[in-house]
Amino acid sequence: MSDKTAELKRILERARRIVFFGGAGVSTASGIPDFRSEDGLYSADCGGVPPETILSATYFALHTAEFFDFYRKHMVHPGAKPNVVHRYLYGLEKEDRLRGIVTQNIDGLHKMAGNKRVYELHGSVHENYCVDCEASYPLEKIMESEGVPRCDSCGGIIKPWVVLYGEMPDKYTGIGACREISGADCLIVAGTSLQVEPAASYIDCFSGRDLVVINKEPTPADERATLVIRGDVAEVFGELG
Ligand code: CNA
Repeated sequence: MSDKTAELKRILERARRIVFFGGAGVSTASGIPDFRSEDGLYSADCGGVPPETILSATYFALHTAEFFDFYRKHMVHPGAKPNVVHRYLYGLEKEDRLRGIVTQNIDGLHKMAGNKRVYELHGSVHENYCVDCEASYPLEKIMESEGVPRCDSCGGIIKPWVVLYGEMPDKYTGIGACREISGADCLIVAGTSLQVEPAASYIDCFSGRDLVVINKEPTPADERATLVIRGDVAEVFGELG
């Protein structure tokens, strides 16, 4: 075990109220690309239209069929399974030492791993609603439809419960996440570039003892962290066992 992982282990052993704040880097070990790494989605060929544009509320409204083509191809990974990070966090919650997971991910893998206290700031691909009558649909409905998915009852467009650029995250989820972070004695920030607001600012609610950052690249939170591990979060949690 590396010195830094050993230090993380000591921090986790003394912590009683751990909160985990994660991003796309948590799920790369499950085969889901992130946005901003070299081989991330932002470097994918999207026909000349930037992914940020395609994943926006206005693009969804004006080019709905093209949105769904991109969404099915790049944003949904139905075969993905929880990895060592998700599984470790489930163990911490079972021991009642993890207060909550605040995630920017939309893949639903923390819930699939068994965690209950999960704040999905940007929603989940597993929840889909008719924009007209609010009937709910599973992911399969989106994946099995051709073109724009339509509601069986009223014919309205089915929209994934995923926060698009230009949309505000659900305020109750945000408030819950900030409350958990403010009550934590240890906050682990991992696999996130901390570039997306307002999510990134939620970590400012933390005033506990240990702020740990685990990321492959530098982040804006590094300078105030107790411990910075510049590396692969799946390798670190794998070492923790
Ligand atoms: P991002 O901006 O792509 O940043 C990811 C960060 O994680 C980068 O700094 C990487 O260096 C780092 N990273 C990548 N792999 C690892 C790893 N194995 N170990 C440690 N660090 C790693 O993604 P953010 O989450 O910060 O940005 C928020 C966006 C990304 C949210 O709106 C998400 O919905 C969106 N997103 C989610 C998923 C998903 O649900 N799995 C996938 C892709 C994008």
